[in-house]
Amino acid sequence: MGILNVTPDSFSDGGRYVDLESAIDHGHLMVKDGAGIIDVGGESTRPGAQPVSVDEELARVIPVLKAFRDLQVPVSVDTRRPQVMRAALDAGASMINDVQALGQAGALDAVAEGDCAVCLMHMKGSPSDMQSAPHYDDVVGEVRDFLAARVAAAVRAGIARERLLIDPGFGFGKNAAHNLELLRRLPELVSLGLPVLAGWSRKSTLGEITGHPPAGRVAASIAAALLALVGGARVLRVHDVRETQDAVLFWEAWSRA
Ligand code: 9MG
Repeated sequence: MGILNVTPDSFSDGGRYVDLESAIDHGHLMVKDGAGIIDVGGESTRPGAQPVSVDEELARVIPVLKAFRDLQVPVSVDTRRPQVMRAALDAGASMINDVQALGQAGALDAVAEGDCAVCLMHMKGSPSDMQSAPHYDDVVGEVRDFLAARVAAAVRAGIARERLLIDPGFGFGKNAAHNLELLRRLPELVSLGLPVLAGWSRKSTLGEITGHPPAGRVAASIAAALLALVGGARVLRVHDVRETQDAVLFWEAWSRA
């Protein structure tokens, strides 16, 4: 899954794809490089990010989604808002990536009617406060229980289980120790029986470990992505599609050998 943030303030690529032409070009480049899904986001969810209005989010993502109607791969929209979900699905998106796991009022209903895929992600707190001393007694158990409960809520709302993916939400209300523990014990989330999406790309835990700023975290991102694959993840959300694709191709060849 290639990341396409059409935001001025995302932590790694903020401001790079805010104009429509560069967003479209970048989406096409990621597909050429091997992305099987493009994830379009119009509101930054980096730590400390402030929410934008619904109108602003719509103005950012809808033109991109319309331009991608004929893209060769499915397009996902990274949003927490039911109004944006509905408009995005009308504009051609076939997946909703919600860092709030359809937790906003009306979100379950907004996706229940259609047949889109849905990624339910765990986050503790909200982007504006999630990194202020997050605490867990058992991070894997708590994330697993949360995801199981959100899957149950989605199914109760009429969303078929086959449409769902789950995601531990690396970096969302978790410190480096929590993120590493979740990665090491990813098979415990895989055992819920749904495809797991993992997003480590250029995140701050990698900066803490390597000492590099976001653009210098590509190698560490690929290492984390591969470990997630080995742990059973089936979708990797990444900025660096070509480099990650090479690593995945190597892993697949190794697995077959
Ligand atoms: C929007 N976004 C940023 N990081 C993410 C992650 O790790 N997973 C998902 N599903 N979405 C993310």
